[in-house]
Amino acid sequence: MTAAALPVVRTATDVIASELTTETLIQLAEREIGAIHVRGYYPVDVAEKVAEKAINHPALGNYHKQHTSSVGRVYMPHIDTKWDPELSKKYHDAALPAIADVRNMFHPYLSPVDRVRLELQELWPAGANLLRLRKRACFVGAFRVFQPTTSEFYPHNDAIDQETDAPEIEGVLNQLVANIYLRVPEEGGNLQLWLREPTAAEKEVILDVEGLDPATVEPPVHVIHPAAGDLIIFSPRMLHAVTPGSDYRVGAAAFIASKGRDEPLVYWS
Ligand SMILES: O=C(O)CCC(=O)C(=O)O
Ligand SMILES: [Fe+2]
Repeated sequence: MTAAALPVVRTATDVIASELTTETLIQLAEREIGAIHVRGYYPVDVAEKVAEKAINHPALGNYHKQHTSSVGRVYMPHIDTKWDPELSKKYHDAALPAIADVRNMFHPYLSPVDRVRLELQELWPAGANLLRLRKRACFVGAFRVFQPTTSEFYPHNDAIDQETDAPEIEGVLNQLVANIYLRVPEEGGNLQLWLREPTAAEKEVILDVEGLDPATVEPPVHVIHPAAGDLIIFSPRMLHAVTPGSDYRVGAAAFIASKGRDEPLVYWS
């Protein structure tokens, strides 16, 4: 068999690291491990107070695709720019004020996304920066608000190259996502990880409605019930989902792109 005929293997091992270090970050970016799960990353008392603010935030809106519209988010995420120059302008114009407001919601404490940003900068061999697209700053630090019983994310993947062709994303090798959980229901609200990329046919469905019918997918490799205060980083280019929960589930999220260890990581929401 020639090399070209070999299937492209894009799965990760099922190891979950428990610490955020240079080594675990590189292993995750290179798909040698499946996730990083740091328990107790952020104080739960601060997390709980800010979760309440997110649930009641005036900028709380919904994702726009069929299978994600049950999930709320605070401030506009990049996926909602929909390749539309006017929506892109709206997104970038709002980015820095939105970052400032989210930071202010945690005041006088460091926000968990700011802590992740600093640690990526310190730990990644080439540092880390806020993503700019066509030289315009991106937002980072979106809250995701899953409503009791009605909100879920069907199996899907996330890839920035499906959302923009800005020159800054050229050379992106992998995408990670950091979620810090502020409030988690006792039952459900599980993160499911398949550790494989969707097939070409699955990708088409995901692009259309932003999720696969769970009945059409094999059982996930990992089912993680996060605790409030936990940090989980994984590769959202691989299939993942969030199950419905008995109560509110609130997380703060940042996407992270890697162009290899010689280039800075970049992050956005
Ligand atoms: O809330 C989570 O656990 C993960 C949600 C998700 O789909 C993502 O971060 O890309
Ligand atoms: Fe996702």
